[in-house]
Amino acid sequence: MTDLILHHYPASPFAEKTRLLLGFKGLSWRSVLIPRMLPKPDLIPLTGGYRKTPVLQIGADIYCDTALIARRLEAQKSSPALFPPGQELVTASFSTWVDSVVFPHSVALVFQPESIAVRFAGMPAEAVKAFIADRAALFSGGSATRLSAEQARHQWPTIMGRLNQQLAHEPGDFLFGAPSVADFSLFHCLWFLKATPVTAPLVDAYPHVQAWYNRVLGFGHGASSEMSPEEALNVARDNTPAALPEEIFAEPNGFKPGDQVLLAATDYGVDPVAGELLFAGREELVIKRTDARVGTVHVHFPRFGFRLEKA
Ligand SMILES: N[C@@H](CCC(=O)N[C@@H](CS)C(=O)NCC(=O)O)C(=O)O
Repeated sequence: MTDLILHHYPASPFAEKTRLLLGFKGLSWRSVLIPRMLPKPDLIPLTGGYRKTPVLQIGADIYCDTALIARRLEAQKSSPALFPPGQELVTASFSTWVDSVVFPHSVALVFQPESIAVRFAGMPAEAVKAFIADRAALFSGGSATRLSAEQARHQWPTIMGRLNQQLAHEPGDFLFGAPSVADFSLFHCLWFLKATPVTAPLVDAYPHVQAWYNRVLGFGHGASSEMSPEEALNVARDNTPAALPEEIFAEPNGFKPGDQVLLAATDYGVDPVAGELLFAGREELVIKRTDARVGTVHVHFPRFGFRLEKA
């Protein structure tokens, strides 16, 4: 069973990035809907505590964080490339910049009171309160500090002005010539803003960005079919994890295969995942863990932006 199973929810920007990556690659996938806040009782048995959205499952292998999911999809189908040859550094680094700089601007703008009022209109006050408390917990304990709406509004014209300027040059179809992971990383931050009439003008005011936005949107989501959370857990239980990457185990801080470790994101959503370290490469870390509902799974994380410590 080698289905690509995406655990996600419709309104998640990082999930939208991944749905478009799947569309760009022309891949078929299974869709498992997860709650947009804790508790996530059918996701945590797979990840061991990682709670962010989305998560990609392939049999008994679980991929956390879209930076690594993009690389896994590239391994699944190399063409069209997400990391075009000769642009590996610039496209990946641009994506890191987007995640740490542009996305926090989008969050601050979407969660400003005027936008929240529209976005959450019709939702019971208690549910809004619970969601806001969940996101406050998500952002506690990590290196990410939440940008104020005022500062985000203040800096937004610089970000968008530069993008519009770059995309104005011919051919200007995509950020770095051919489409790449950079386009998808940026896209979802703007998609988030466009979902609410209060924030949509922050994108619509920039014509070259708008034209590029429609091109990226045009890749679509590929072919998907629903899968129940229970079925996804059974897929993990009924499969054995794939062979580890062939790259040599290389861990600069002296961790060895077999060490019991804790792995956690450093920015936000820093809930640690405990397991046995199996593999440490330049881009990827893999730990083994077992859970009563899924048996043994391998959980894969990016190296960059994650912290490894002894359990
Ligand atoms: N670095 C992560 C960021 C993922 C992220 O922040 N996802 C948001 C949703 S777009 C999230 O997890 N929100 C809390 C949740 O879904 O529980 C990635 O690239 O996957």
